[in-house]
Amino acid sequence: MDRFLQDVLTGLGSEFKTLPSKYFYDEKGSKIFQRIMALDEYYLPGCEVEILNESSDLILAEIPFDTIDIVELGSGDGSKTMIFLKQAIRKFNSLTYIPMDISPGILEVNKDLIHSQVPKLEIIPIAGDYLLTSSQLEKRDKPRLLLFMGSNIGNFPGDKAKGFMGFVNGMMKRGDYFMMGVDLRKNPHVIRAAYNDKDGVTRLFNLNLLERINRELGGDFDLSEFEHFGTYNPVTGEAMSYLVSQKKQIVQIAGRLFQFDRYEAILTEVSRKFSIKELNSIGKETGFATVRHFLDSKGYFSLSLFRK
Ligand code: AVI
Repeated sequence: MDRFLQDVLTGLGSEFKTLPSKYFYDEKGSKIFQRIMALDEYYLPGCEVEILNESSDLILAEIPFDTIDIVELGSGDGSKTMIFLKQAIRKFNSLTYIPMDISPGILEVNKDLIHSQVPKLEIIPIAGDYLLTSSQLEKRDKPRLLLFMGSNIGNFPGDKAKGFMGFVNGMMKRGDYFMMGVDLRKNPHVIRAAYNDKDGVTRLFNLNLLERINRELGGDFDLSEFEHFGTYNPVTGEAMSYLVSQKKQIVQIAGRLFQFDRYEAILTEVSRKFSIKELNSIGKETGFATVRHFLDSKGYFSLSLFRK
């Protein structure tokens, strides 16, 4: 059975209904996400770009190598990383950039963009699920800086963030570096607003998941009967997105029927926020030493540098 279908049937068949947020990003969802990135309320990309602009030289000063591979997991189009690479090429004698992404199309965009701005940089894109393609790096023996940007670490629910960092650690030799873009805990109102924008773009982003199920899996969700609800729990640091059924109803997907009570919710995404203390301890538990956290001027976001 198709993986998407299998995950949808499992998620909606469980006691508390859930859908994995990784399925947000079909063609339409990726376009809606670009609109989210440009929203006033969605402060994350602006903060990350500010840190890259202000602190790339300081970050690079922490890395003692002469020769390096910069490997980016889930690189996307590389538009933010480019800021860092522009500085990095001046520091290292030999630098190879290895963007890894599930989408071959976005890697083409990445390569063209980086080439146009940093023409001398060697780029080796690797398409596919990085959990599977990481073995392709085994033959490379240069010291390594791994990048995982954009607060993507926040979308791993529960203990999965720790599991992912352990996996990253397994891709590294002693002395290699890992830098992660992390959204920090802050005034809960600021976080809640980031997932409840006034133009309703985040609402569309969530509803597109049901539309995708209808389109690709032949589901019959009535989108007008589900409402987006975004909330933030300042105790756990988790922003949670839900789609709430507005009435008692039955939805059919691939011949399976799912019963919804009125106001029964589907959890569609967890976006976890971290404190510096939590980052240091999660780093330690997964085999890293913290080198330094680089913050934006508001203290909203961190580029956290770890060494193995
Ligand atoms: C991709 N990821 C870090 C985003 C986040 O903030 O969790 C996805 C997103 N969901 C709603 N708005 C943005």
